[in-house]
Amino acid sequence: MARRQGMDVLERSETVTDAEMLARAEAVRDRLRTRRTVRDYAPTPVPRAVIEACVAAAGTAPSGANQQPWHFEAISDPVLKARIREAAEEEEKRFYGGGASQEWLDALGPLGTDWRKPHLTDAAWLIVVFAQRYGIGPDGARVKHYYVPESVGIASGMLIAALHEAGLATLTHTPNPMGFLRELLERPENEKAVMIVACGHAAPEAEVPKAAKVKKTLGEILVVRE
Ligand code: IYR
Repeated sequence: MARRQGMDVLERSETVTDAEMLARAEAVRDRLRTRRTVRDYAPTPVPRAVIEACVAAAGTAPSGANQQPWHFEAISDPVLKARIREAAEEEEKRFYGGGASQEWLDALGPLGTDWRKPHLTDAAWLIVVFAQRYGIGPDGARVKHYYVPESVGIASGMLIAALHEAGLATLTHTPNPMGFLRELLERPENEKAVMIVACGHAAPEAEVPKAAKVKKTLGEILVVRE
């Protein structure tokens, strides 16, 4: 059969029975259910190769026109982590000290967060996720990127899932505003930091908010029409 130009035949390594499929889907669900957002970290180092494999997993994400509009910075350098923490806490002091609406602060109440961000220095690694709002062509011209927030969101979700699967605790941190990250890490103008994923070993007595364990039931999030 003639192949369309530029196309490969899908490589399929296995066929899966319905029963096996269900067992696997339930196993993934059960593993992901054990993920908690962790704010207390042990100083135990994590090998760089683990972080590289997890970022490589994130880099397989689907993206608009396969433009892969993301960039990751993985930081274990204690000096740089301290600078990020300092800048983030400055933003957070503003946020918690009057910048955020009362409605927003009330929504955060059950999580027990405040301006202090010890995880930014205590976690073994900080992975800063950047979105490339547009690309730069070989001639320096702007290349339009499509579905950037969606693409970067998918890649970030895959990153968190991979880190969790590797056995690491994670925390997504979104300082507001995040302009300081682009400056500190000397990233180009077309990139915008969207989140910091802190990851490492959880501290032995790490505390997690009871309220964050409650997830909507399947009945609340899914309507099946068959
Ligand atoms: N960036 C702040 C506030 C914050 C906002 C949301 I939405 C959260 O789910 C959690 C925190 C902070 O990191 O404390």
